Amino acid sequence: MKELKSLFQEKTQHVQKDLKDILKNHGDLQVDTVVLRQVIGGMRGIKSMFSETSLLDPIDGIKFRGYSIPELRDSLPKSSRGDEPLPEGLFWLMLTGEVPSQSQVEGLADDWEKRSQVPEHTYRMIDSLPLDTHPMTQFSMAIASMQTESVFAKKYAEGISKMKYWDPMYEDVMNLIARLPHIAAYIYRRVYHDNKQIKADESLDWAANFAHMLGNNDEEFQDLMRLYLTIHADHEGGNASAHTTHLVGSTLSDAYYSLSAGMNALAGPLHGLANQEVIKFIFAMLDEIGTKTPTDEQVSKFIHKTLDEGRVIPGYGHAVLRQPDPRFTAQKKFSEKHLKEDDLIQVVWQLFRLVPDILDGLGKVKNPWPNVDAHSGAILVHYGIKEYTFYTVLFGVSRALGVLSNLCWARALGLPLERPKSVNLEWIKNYITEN
Ligand code: FCX
Repeated sequence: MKELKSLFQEKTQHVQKDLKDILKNHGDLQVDTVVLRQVIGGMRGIKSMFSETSLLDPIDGIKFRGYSIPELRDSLPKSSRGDEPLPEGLFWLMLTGEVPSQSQVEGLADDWEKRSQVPEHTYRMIDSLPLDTHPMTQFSMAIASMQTESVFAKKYAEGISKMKYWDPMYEDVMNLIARLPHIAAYIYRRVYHDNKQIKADESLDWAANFAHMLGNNDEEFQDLMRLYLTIHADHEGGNASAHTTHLVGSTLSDAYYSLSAGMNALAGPLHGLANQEVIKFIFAMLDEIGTKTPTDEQVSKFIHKTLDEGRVIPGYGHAVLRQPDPRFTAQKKFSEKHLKEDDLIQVVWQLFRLVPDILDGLGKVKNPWPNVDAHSGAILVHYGIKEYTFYTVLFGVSRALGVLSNLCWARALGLPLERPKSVNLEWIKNYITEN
């Protein structure tokens, strides 16, 4: 899509100039101090990365180019058949900093539709895997298998100037995003529906077409997918999937290698896999208690038992947030509108009432509140997507929008190879003695 590409290029030129001036005039300005607890403790909170697409505030939650989730729901273009924002609009916003018009998002959806042909060998590769291969493994491998198509890798091999890296990266990113719903739906239908595949409906927007290929044409479900694919897209640069994609991309690996790596980070239970773990946890609890409508006392007992076994309560806590996650709240609002009477949704809300106090009581959990993963599974179950090992793939399709728009920015700005310094125990002990 020429309009988006040239707008992106124009925007990057302004930021490039700003960054150049900042580096020249303020490059030595200190922005943070680092203590040993952060060196050993997962680098929490250290300001050490540059990422334009979104910023996470511990209290207010995620803001995409300054827009909170409720503001996105108000401001981004919508489908004529739904109330939720179109993820195409969020991608446009992340890439350019501007809210697109209705015709611009429609143009982008058309462009993605044209680019959506998945190479045959990718399907063959997926088909060669055992059916019980985790869907995230299939998804990550499918993405890597399309690396044969990388325009960036081809142009790099031909000796493209570093000033032009952004152009083939943009092409790879657009092609990849266009294909992801097709790959994800293929894996879903292969694993859980006897490989009965559903042809794309070219008249639908990106999210609705994904819903259609999964096998559900309910307009409410299509709208849920628009919301779901919007709110999971980005969570600033330091979260594991975004950081991994950025790190791998910083070696000038192309978008396929970078996204595949990012998806492997998302597949961890402390990150994206938490959405599958939450529903597993809820089903295990209802199974053990033997009812769909447990009492508060029964639920509290199960939570305490889980903690006593040395396990975490999935869907609760966060490395940055210190309030209920606005992405949780957005899903709660959607459920209040559409799914109020659903027993499983009631259990999610019951956990929201009970878990924070219990976690707070442990005296060590910095954020006892629910994150995005606490709500999503119960909604998906309602619309028939009960196969929870697929849930992280859904997260991944959305997360690609954020991490890949970031990758375009990284190449356009010429961001360098990422290479922090590590220290060993001897270094730490010497440092303590010297200080
Ligand atoms: N249940 C039980 N214990 C928890 C907890 C939870 N939900 N959250 C944090 N804790 C514990 C930690 O395990 C740690 O214990 P330790 O000192 O014995 O090792 C202690 O509280 C301090 O951790 P804290 O600083 O609050 O949290 P971290 O930044 O280290 O970790 C995550 C953040 C998200 C990893 C943590 O809260 C967790 O494990 N939550 C459950 C898994 C989850 O929901 N992940 C999804 C997060 C997110 F939304 C996403 O990326 O998708």
